[in-house]
Amino acid sequence: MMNDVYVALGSNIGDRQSFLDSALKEIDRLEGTHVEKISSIYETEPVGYKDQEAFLNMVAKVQTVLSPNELLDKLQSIEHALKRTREIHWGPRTIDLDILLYNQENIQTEELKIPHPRMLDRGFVMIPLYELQPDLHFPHTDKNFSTIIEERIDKKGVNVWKRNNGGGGSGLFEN
Ligand code: PH2
Ligand code: MG
Ligand code: MG
Repeated sequence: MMNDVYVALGSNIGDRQSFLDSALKEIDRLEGTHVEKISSIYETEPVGYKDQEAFLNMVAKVQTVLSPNELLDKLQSIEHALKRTREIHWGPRTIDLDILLYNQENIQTEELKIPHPRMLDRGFVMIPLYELQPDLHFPHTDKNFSTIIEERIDKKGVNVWKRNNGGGGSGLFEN
């Protein structure tokens, strides 16, 4: 069975765009997994730990046969392959891959929490996600997406850096 998953990507070290591109290609190459569409790339001010470079953030809609835990495992391998190190909590990283939503499932385990627990408050996640799928329903609230954006998202510090005009298809990974 194919599952609809939204994955957030972020990078703030080195050639940020090429880390995003490489991660998307690696995700698309996973067994039974396909990147269906991607948002624009946004440049965003660091949230949490402030004394670090600006991030590039984006969101991808992914279809996969992998279970949530299998996908988490594969995403961590991709982070590892792209030289992610974890020195500072919420600190700089070459690539961060977070599962935001997996169908409409609610998963609360030690290793994995879906929906991503902080997503509803994070402009760098919600703004690209809204661009990608404005009609999305969230398992943890009955509010519609535009209401959530209006009520709780600070748009300051989240700016389009590279517009995705391409939609899906073969142009998905082109620059
Ligand atoms: N990720 C964090 C902490 N802070 N800030 C921005 N702008 N973008 C991120 O992806 C990000 C962050 C922890 O994963
Ligand atoms: Mg993260
Ligand atoms: Mg993460």
